[in-house]
Amino acid sequence: MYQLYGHQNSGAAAIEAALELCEIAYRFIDVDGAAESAHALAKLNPLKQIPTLELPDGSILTESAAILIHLGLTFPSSGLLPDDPAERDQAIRGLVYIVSNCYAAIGIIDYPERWLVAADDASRENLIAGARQRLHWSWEVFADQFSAELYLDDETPGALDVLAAVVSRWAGSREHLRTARPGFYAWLTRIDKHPTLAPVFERHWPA
Ligand SMILES: N[C@@H](CCC(=O)N[C@@H](CS)C(=O)NCC(=O)O)C(=O)O
Repeated sequence: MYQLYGHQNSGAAAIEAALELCEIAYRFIDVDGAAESAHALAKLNPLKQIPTLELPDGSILTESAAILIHLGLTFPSSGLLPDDPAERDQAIRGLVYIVSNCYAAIGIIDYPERWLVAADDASRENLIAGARQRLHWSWEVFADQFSAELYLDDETPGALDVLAAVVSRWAGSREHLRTARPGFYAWLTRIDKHPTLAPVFERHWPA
């Protein structure tokens, strides 16, 4: 069985949502719970980051984009990745865009001291402010470049929708997009309400 290491209000929500779209059984291991879960995660992923996914054969996958691509390729009927090769290329490009530009900026905002030699308050605040600005701009670029790759009325959401809906929740990105890219903001809100995804998001971000 797939075992997903995660916690509330985290990127694990994207993988949980994808596993639901694949309609496969999985176990969610909350690393904020018992200390042994956190120890188990540290053994599997030296970065101690989530999402970390243990596959049924015991192998380990980290990195959200890699996990989503794995699920999309392993369960093609889930629709996580488009069947059409050219569309699939663009979806993979979008996934890599989100993790390398947006998710990475969140890591700087959450842990600025990792990126500073001397982490005094002024340099920490300066770095957080710069990373937030870059993050919000990166979402504007994403909205302009990738909106055509997001799901349409008669389709189920794909991996790109799911990752965008999760990673845009942090560091004021949704609030920024509400005015900077209202069409894309409305799209994200629609992804949130999809009947398979909404219960997952409700568990991570209770109303
Ligand atoms: N590159 C990773 C980033 C994962 C990540 O930063 N996860 C956060 C939670 S949303 C985390 O585990 N942070 C704890 C840490 O970095 O120590 C991915 O795309 O999955």
